Amino acid sequence: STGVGFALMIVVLTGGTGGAKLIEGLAAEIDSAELTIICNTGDDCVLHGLHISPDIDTITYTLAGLVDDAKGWGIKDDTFTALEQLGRLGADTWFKLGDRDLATHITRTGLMAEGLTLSQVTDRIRKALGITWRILPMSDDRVETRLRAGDKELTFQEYFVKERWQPMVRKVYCAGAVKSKPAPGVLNALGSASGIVVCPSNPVTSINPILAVPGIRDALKETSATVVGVSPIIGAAAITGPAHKLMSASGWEASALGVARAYADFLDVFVIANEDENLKAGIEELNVRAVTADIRMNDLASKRRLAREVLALVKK
Ligand code: FO1
Repeated sequence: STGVGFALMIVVLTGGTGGAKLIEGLAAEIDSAELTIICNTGDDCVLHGLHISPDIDTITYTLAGLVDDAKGWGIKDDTFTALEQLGRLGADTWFKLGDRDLATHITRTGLMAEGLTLSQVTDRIRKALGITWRILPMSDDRVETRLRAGDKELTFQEYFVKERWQPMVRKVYCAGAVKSKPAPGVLNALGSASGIVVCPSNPVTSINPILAVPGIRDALKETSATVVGVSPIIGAAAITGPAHKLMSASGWEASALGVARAYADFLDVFVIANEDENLKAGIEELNVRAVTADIRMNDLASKRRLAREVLALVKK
């Protein structure tokens, strides 16, 4: 507990690996009843007939202490026997699904076939794994990030994993977003939050799909909570992954300033890398307070330190 005598509710918007690091830090700093996580589902895919929600699983495995820290996704010490056999049977094996990880996707797919929503399934799985933090998908409706590269149209996982983010992307969009609704609890959490954190996740393929669900962006603009973002970019490149490439493809400047511009309509404070001190003035011209910090999170100590800095900003 915070010990400050009033209920603190921090709501976090996140994608997978980058966000999971900050969430691990936040989870170590505050009570689980004080943290609600809203997760991107634009990366979800169906493979081998299974519904896979990579970002929800990365957050779930991280909070359960199960995540493969070296990769930032999947379950540590997992084995790949089922995938090997799937390959022998002629299936595609470019998406590395471990044996234990497969149990999650089999459970999710089975429960959804019985009629449960993605929210209900997510809640069941996190409880079964002993997680007390609330994890909400952004939507129970199918919203799919799609990328146009040359004359090809790719899903996010085809671009990111199969093609190793090499194709020149011309356009990124969120199929199904217009008709989607926020998952139960999402708008309520944003409306009643005391602080909101936008994780250092890919702004184009992790945060933008969440913002594209009708009602979520407005809730962020209207909330009385302080909204604090953390930059996923240092200099002109993402800390990990293709965020800078996809920002350029979307017509945004590939820098922390470009991220700040994309979030300026709802952001109160933006935490950027010490190295990007020179962008401070430009960000503050957008009416967003800029704060510099060491935003690289390589171990639990640095995750917790950044989480404490973010919490201090959010509570103001
Ligand atoms: N990322 C990879 O780079 N290669 C993989 O084979 C891979 C498999 C995979 C399986 C389950 C899962 O939950 C995530 C997986 N990821 C893999 C990570 C995932 O593609 C990305 O981390 C997120 O979608 C980006 O946020």
